[in-house]
Amino acid sequence: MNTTRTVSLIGAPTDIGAGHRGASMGPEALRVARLGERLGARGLQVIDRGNLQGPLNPWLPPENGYRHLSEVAVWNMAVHTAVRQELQAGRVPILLGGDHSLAIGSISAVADHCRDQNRKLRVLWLDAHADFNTAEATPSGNIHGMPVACLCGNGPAELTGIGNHAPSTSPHVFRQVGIRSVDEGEKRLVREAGMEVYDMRHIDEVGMKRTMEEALADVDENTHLHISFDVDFLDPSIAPGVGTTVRGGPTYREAQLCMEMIADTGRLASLDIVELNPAYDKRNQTAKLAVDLVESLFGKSTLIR
Ligand code: EXY
Ligand code: MN
Ligand code: MN
Ligand code: MN
Repeated sequence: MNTTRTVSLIGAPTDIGAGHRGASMGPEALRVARLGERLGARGLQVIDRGNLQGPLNPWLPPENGYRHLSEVAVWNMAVHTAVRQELQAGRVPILLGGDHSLAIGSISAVADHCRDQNRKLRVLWLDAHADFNTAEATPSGNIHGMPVACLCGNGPAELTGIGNHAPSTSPHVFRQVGIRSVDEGEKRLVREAGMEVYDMRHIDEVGMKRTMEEALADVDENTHLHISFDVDFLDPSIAPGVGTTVRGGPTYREAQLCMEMIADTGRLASLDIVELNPAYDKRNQTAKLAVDLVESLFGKSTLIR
C-alpha cells in the first residue's frame, strides 16, 4: 500500500461488563506503553481520540442473568458511534478497552460499515474464552462473556439492537483462536451455531502456522478483517495483567506468528485491544507485550529474507 494509513485510538475506560474491576485502566496503560508512538514509528499516521465517557461501574449483582445491562448498553452505543465515524473517514479504528463487552459496539459498527461498502466481514476472535454465553447459560451474569452471542442476535434487545441491523452479524463471520475455557451450556451453543473454533487443542496438534492458514483461508481482497484481541488469549506466564487468566495459552512466539500472519494478509482494517487489567499486571509488562504484538499486527516482522 503506498498511501499512509491512519489509525485512530479510541479509549473506552470501563470494566462495566467484567467480573473483576480494573480493565477501566487499560487505555491509559496502553498509552503509557507507547502504543501510539510505536505505531507512528512504523510509518502509520496516528490520531488519539482520547477516551469515551460513560456510566461509572455501580458494582451490582446480576439481574435476570445480566450484570449492569443498561450501563453496558450505554457504553456500547458510544463505542459504536465512535468506531463508525472513524471507519467512514477511512481510518483504522483501534478500540482500547475496557472489557470485552465493548466488542458489541465496535463490531456492530464494523458490520454496518461492511454492509454499506459491500465488503465481506471476517472477525478473528483471539481469546481464551468463546464469549458466547446467554442469560440462561452464563455462570456469572458478566456480559464480557456474551459479546459474540449478542452480535449474533442471541441476547437482550438493548445489546442485539445496537447498530443499523439486528442481528449485527452471524456465527459464520467469526474464527475463534486460542479458546480453552468454555462453559458447558456455552459449548453446546457454540456447536449448534457451527462457529469455527481453533481451540488450544487444535493449536497443539497442528501448530499455529496451520491454524492461522485455516483461520485466514478465505480472506480475499474484498475482506474487511477485524481483530478482537482479548489479552487473556496469551498464556498467563507472559501476560498476567488480565482479570480472567487461563493456563495453557499461546507462547510469545506462537502469538507473534499469529499476528505476523494476520499482517501478511494486508486486510487488517479494525482492531479491539481488550481485557488488559493493570490492577493484575506487574510493571505494565502485559501492556508492553500487547503493544509489541500489535506492532507485529501492523507489519513488524521477524523475517530476515
Ligand atoms: N465464561 C465465563 C463467564 O461467562 O462468566 C468467563 C468469561 C470471561 C470472558 C473473558 C473476557 O473474555
Ligand atoms: Mn473475551
Ligand atoms: Mn477472555
Ligand atoms: Mn450504525
